[in-house]
Amino acid sequence: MEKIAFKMKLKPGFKAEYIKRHYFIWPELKAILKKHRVKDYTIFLDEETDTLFAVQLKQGESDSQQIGSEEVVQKWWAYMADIMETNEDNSPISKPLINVFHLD
Ligand code: RM4
Repeated sequence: MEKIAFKMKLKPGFKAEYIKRHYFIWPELKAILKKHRVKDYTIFLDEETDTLFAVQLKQGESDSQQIGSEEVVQKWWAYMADIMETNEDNSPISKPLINVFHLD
């Protein structure tokens, strides 16, 4: 099991919309994340920079940003593309963060 973190970028002015869409996250997307054993997944927002900071436990082979071959993930990314900075395939631009401290 590995705890990983990455950042993404929200387009300015979409905080409420981003929260709303995640409040109503599709059950099928949750199921796919569960299938890939992504657990304890939290996303924080830095309101000063619109940077999204995500942390999760990776218990399987892939983290949440590595399962873009799943159709439901592609659909979710397309659905979110209007409010996030994305790559050409609609995946959110995700930059890995390195762990520099941990307290158990
Ligand atoms: C984020 C991002 C991630 C997805 C989560 C649920 O906005 O799109 O890829 O795993 O939502």
